[in-house]
Amino acid sequence: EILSQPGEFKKVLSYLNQLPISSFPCFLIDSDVVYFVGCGSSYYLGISACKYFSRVTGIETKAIPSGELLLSDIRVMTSTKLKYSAVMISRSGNTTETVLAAEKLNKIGIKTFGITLDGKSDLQKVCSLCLTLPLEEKSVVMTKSFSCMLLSLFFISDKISGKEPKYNQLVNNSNEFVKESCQLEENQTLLEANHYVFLGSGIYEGIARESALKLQEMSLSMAEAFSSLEYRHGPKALVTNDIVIVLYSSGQSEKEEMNLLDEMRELGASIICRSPIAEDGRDAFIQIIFAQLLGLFIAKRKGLNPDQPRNLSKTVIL
Ligand code: F1P
Repeated sequence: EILSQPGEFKKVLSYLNQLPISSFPCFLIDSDVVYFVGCGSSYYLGISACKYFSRVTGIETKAIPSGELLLSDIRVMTSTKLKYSAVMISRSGNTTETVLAAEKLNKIGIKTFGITLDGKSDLQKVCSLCLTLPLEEKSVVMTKSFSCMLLSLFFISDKISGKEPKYNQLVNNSNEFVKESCQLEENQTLLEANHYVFLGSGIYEGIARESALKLQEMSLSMAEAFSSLEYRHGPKALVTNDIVIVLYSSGQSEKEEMNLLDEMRELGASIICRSPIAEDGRDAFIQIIFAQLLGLFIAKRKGLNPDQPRNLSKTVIL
């Protein structure tokens, strides 16, 4: 499923290209604040998607876990005069907190746009508008569903803000990216570290968080993620020469990022710096493949089944 992504991107793009404008959530553009809501990987893709949405529309966004919306933000939303809308993200469309959050938003008159892989799911029933991607995923662990939903949310952000979505070239180049990332399998130091840290900011913060989750789920590794420059403020106390730090470079403040990496290298860390392959973070849906493969290769080395992690199920029903 990881290796099938370049082909799946093409299918998703041609599906999105033939949809009528009524399938797109134009109502998001009329909001003061747009929430991006999901659990686990779906929340992390919300972090990346909301940053891109803000960048192209200029509208304020907030990404939160569905449980956080239920336990906290829903109170703020009922007590202010701001006009809200929400993007509800769920591969299964049946995750309890996400469905409950969509129901609660409905009740207080906030419009919701759902994105899922299951057209018969509860999310499809409760959202004001819902998009079902023509995609199936067998693994418990989200890989191609993550990248394809992220690509779709980038496309939708462009479309509803009147910008021409341009992803064909990136998608055509994604094969090369996958091939290059497969070389990770030969890197013994990288695959046998005790501790992995992923750093990213803006759109790439979501990618860093999802990367750490991939390693935790697939390979039961000790993995963490931080907003890049935050790493200096405490977590660096844990740096030893048995740590691998992966930075998804923003391509913006390279000086600060490079200083950070130099400092960590001096403390003994092995450093990997991933540079953007497109402007404005539009390559984020491809960059995640690096960590999916890393998780897969570590899992193989440890003799683990990366598709069926310990204690995990495909849908979390509370
Ligand atoms: C989200 C999720 C996954 C996680 C696990 C349980 O589900 O938390 O991110 O890897 O499989 O479910 P969904 O709401 O996107 O279906």
